[in-house]
Amino acid sequence: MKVISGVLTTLMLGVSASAVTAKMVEPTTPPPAPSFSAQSEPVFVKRADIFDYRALDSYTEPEFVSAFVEAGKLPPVKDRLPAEPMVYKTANMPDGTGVYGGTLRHVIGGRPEGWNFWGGQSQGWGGIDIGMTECLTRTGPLFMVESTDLQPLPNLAPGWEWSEDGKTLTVHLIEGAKWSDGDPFDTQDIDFYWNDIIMDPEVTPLMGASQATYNGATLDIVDDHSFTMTFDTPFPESVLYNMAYGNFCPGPSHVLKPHHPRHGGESYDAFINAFPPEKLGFPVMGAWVPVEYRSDDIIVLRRNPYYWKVDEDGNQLPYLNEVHYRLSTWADRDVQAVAGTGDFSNLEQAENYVEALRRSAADDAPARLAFGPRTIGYTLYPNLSGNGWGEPDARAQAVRELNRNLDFRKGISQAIDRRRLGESLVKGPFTVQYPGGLYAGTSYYDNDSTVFYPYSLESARAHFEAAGLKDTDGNGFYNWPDGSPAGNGDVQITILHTFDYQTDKNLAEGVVAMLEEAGIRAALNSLNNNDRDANRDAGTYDWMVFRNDKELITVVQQTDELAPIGPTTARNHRANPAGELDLLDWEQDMVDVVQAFMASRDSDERAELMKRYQKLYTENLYGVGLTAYPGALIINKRFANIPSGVPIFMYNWAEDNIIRERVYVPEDAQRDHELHPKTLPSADGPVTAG
Ligand code: BQZ
Repeated sequence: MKVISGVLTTLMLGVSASAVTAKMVEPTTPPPAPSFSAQSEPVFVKRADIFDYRALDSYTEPEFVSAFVEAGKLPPVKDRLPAEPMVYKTANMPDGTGVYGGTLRHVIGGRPEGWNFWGGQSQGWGGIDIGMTECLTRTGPLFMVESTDLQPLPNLAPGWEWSEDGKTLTVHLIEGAKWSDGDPFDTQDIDFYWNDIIMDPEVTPLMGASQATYNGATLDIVDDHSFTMTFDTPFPESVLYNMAYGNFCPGPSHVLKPHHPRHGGESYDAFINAFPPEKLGFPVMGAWVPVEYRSDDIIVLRRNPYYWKVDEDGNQLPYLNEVHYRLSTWADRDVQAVAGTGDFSNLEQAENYVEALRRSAADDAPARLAFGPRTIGYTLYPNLSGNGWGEPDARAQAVRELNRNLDFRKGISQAIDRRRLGESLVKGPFTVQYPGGLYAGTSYYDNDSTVFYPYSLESARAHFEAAGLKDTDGNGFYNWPDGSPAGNGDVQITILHTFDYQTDKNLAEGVVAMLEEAGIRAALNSLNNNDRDANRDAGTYDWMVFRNDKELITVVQQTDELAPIGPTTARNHRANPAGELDLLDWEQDMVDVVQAFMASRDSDERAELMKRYQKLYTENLYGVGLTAYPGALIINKRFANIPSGVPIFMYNWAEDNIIRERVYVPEDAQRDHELHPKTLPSADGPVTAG
């Protein structure tokens, strides 16, 4: 069913197009944001100032770990480390070389589905997966890197080089590093990640990486510690950003592979679910290993004895012996961090700002609170598929046809009073009216390229009528046009959101109220995070309130998610079961711009391409921006080596940005928070040396 073009329908309904358009309020550029400066700035350095890779004369470990070596349960620390471990430089450590001991107590609102990140399972977020699954490159700490030196940080890959023609990238792995169970880390892990995860259409890793994430590359193993990626276009350097957290974080092939159907596993479902949270000691390359899981209560991790990073004195990292993830709610994370019963929070739910600020202002407050830049933002996304993604019924299909009509999207946008919506979360200089697209204040943002549709109920209604809608029964709500497969009742859209965050819920409820004022009925589909993500990725929604991810902040990370460049790269427009992607013209233009950006090495050209992207996105309302505001890092005062000016969300979340493996608790500030002191991880949980 095609909705006849707005103007034609209007004429048929006896209302002259000019009368309707007369009520329309034209778009502008965004209103100026209330000034809000981050409370502290990073100390900008070059990447090489943070760490390098080299052999040191000797290495040390916590005394309790030496007991395992003396008992013959572990090789000497020198043999547990790579020939050239990553060495964090003391000069870049805010509080210098640390001491062993201490526990970092996270509180999270997610719940672990299992350890199989590569099978698409969530570990509950809040820093668990960031701490367990290390990746070839790293971007979280880039917030402190000078803009003239901005390139991904090496990580599991200390180095790489491009061929003369720029179409082949040779990547070198750290040599001699081991998984937390002692198994060697090498290109067997790369081969499994690439061929049995990325290139297997039956498997999707947690952050959705696909061959499109790596510019359509092909991959060949060269030897135990190097491989090549070959591309169609020269020097797609942005692919190195997409080899950081979330993407190209290889899994332990020695335990995963036997469960994979291509290697004797019984089924994909069995592969995905082969490592439930109860399965302790799951091998990681990260600093801490799961040793205890109590459902709806806590996950406890202990230091990885094979961790491949040290400080300049040769102390094997991490300094912290134990990390907790209390399984609670995201709101409780804020409460516990300011109260001192938890140690860390990304203050990102604006409703909690006033109380958190009040509690943290007290002289005896247990935690520091520091606001960063405005990088937390929410958008109302339309499902733009018209050809069956998510297998819509007649009503849902009719909504998607409306969604693909720009007048309808303009009506939705102008029905939203963004100022009132932001103030419903928190009053004060925090929230801004966010048009959607790239965030103001970020590297690629250009205000003149940003189109803003201001609040106007009259204009919203005019656009709904231009989209062919009319309130035929006079009840104040628009009806489907005669003959619509959805019947001739009131148009009703559903809005998907997660109830795991009060902010998501509040914004979704605010949107429903405002749409109803404009004559559009809306109903909420409120789910937990994992179910929200599942419906999002399956396309089983009409509209979705979604907290945006990092690609709209840095652009260079997850760039492939800026537009539907592949069948499964976008959040609100994916291919139908036949693999067909029915892009609208301006969407195709966005795709072309993003692909040109990913292929370009010229910074001026990249800046111009992002101006075009921003214009296409905001003029056509690829997403309807709602609000954006700054987040704040709350961290207990006993922790040392917390860099200044840490944004809670930029290239990555603060759990990555603070470089937890370097964080320590001075001896006189250590508390007896360890639940499994003097133990190391094993498949049977925490074990002592004796
Ligand atoms: C931070 C983050 C660390 C995911 C998740 C969660 C998922 C999304 C996003 C955030 C949580 C916290 O965010 O809210 O402050 O600790 O974990 O990963 O929102 O639903 O899918 O992208 O990172």
